[in-house]
Amino acid sequence: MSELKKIKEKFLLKIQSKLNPSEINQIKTDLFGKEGLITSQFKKIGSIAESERKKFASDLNLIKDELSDLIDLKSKEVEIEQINIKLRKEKIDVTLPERNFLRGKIHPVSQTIDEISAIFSEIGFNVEEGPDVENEYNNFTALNTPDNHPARDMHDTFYLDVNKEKLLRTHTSPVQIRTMMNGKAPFKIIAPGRTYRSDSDQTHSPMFHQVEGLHIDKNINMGHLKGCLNYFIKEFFEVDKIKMRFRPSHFPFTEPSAEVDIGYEIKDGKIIIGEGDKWLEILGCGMVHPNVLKNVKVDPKKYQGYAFGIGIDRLAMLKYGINDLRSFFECDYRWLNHYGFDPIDVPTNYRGLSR
Ligand code: 2U9
Repeated sequence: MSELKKIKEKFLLKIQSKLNPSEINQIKTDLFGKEGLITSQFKKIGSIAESERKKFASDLNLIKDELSDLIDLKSKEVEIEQINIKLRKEKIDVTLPERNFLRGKIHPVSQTIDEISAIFSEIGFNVEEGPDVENEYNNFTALNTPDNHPARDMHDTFYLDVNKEKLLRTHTSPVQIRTMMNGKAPFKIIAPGRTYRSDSDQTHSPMFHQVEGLHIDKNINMGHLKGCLNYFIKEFFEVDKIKMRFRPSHFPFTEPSAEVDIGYEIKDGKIIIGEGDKWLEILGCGMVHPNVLKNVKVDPKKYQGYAFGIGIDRLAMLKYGINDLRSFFECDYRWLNHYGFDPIDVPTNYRGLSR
């Protein structure tokens, strides 16, 4: 058998065997490389007898084309096989259930603070913050609280030093004091945040959350207060109308002072806010006492306005049907998983003015 035939037979078998891409490249080099077998046969053409040369060259080209076509075909087959192996390896069964992993939740207090902040921001209130550790002046004296007022007692307030100068703020009013001392009227702010009182039972926790509001300008009166609170309560509880009453009360920092009750009824064991003949106290408010304005260098003859204070935890319990305040702070994941809010969802279920 001629040398050409031997090459063809040998490599036909090789090409039909199981090959990987590098083995195919090696075959290409063995046949068509600089020292390749086919390349060497082409170099021999010049030395073949004239009478044989034409047939030899024609046979050589036929074998070259046949082998090179087979190699290309083999390369394509191997390439497709490699892709199919990759696809089989990387195949994902999308019908499998998702892996169970613990997803974080927004705490009901954080959710409620977001909702309240969104509602008041929509009607022009700025959100202000301040330190949890306050001094006695900002927390009591500036707020017209008499020296012998029971709120100043140790059984109510967490003092941080024997001289009773530093304390954990008992409300967020000091934030309003700081804002007014550092700014110029008018003021329209809310101050949400943690507050601390020495108290603990099913409806009181040593640490709880409050939001206070303050609107001071040239002609602000009780009508503005009632309108603002009426709007807030309807937005927060997502009701179109609300039964609301103002009960006279007393706070050192407001005059006149009032506590606000809203109407509710119990239907199928659930609290329905807005209608009904039962009353529920939800906040305190009043016109800011002129002494407080004087303490922060705001002229009470030029400026006046209202303030209110709301217990956030209490509002969250009411809106989301949670009946023990202490469970808010026990860090029990099962509780948070049940009462918490999905962070991926709408950031707050507040419908906003665009509804
Ligand atoms: C300044 C002047 C006046 C804030 C007010 C209340 C009435 C009030 C309680 C409600 C529930 C606290 O969380 S709670 O226990 N608050 O009843 N708070 S008026 O008045 C201010 C605040 C700041 C400079």
